[in-house]
Order: sequence, then structure tokens, then C-alpha cells
Amino acid sequence: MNPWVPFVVFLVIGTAWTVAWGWTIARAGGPPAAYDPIYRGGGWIRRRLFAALIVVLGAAFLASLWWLPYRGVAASRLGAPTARVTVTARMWQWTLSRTQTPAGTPVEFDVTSVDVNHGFGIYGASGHLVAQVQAMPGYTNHLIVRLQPGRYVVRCLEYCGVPHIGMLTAFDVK
Ligand SMILES: [Cu+2]
Repeated sequence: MNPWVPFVVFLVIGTAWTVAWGWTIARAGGPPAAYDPIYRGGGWIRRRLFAALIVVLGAAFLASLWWLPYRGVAASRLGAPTARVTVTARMWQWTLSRTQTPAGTPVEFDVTSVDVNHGFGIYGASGHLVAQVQAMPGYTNHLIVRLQPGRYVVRCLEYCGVPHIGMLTAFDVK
């Protein structure tokens, strides 16, 4: 997308919004109105809008559980992992227990760190981020993914020092 498009959209909407507010404020002259009648009328609408918001957000929350990357959710969606890769992060390198994983089947990455927080990011051949999880000291995060054949690059997604940019490795999916 052309980067000017969101800028122009923001500018047009922001200008319209500002003009609308300015126009409303300019028209709102005279003595202050009594608060109670306004609150009684508006409160009725607010309570119903709030209830509707709770219903919509609750439904969105429940629907989004399906996409959560947590181990149980991912395993129920993709199936039980058939391969496991232990991933250990340290400043400033990755150690993978294997550098080749099977294609088209769920693979579990057990990710931890021995020093500081790192971000385990798997990038596909076209350079886009496929999956990611935090690499945390004293804790193991589980990432279950099903990958297509190809070479994948692992980059650190959490700034962990000056050599952070060079903290990468790769593995093959066959
Ligand atoms: Cu890093």
C-alpha cells in the first residue's frame, strides 16, 4: 500500500472530526443546561449501549479464542505435534535441537532463554513473519505450528543488546 494513503485518510477524517467539534462548540452558546434531565435521557441510552458493548466484546473474545497461540488451542486446531524442537536463546545466538523439521505436520517449538528476554520469530522465504513467541529465562513457551516446505530464518524480536540484529539462525522444513 502506498504509505501516503493512510496519511491522507487520517488527515481527511481528522479534519472532518475537528471541524465537527469546532462547529458544535461554536453553536453551544448560552447558559449551562440543567444536568439531571440530560442524564436521565442519556443514561438510558448509555446503559443499553454499554450492555450491547459487553455482548459484542464477549462474543468477539469467545470467537478469538480459536486463534490463540496457546499450546492446547493450537494442538486442538492443528493436531498433536509429531516433532519437537528445543530452542534455547542466549545473547546473541539461537541453539536449536534440530535444524530440519517435517513439513505439513504440527511441530512444537519449546522455547526458553538462559539470560534475558528474547523474541523467537520464524520468518518464511518471502521474509514475512510466520509465527513468534517470547523466549524467557526460567520459563518455557510452547509454539505449535504447521509449516510448508522451505527454509525458515529465525530472528530475535526483542532488543537484547547491540549485536541483537545479528542474532539469527535458520532451519529447513522438508
Ligand atoms: Cu534480540
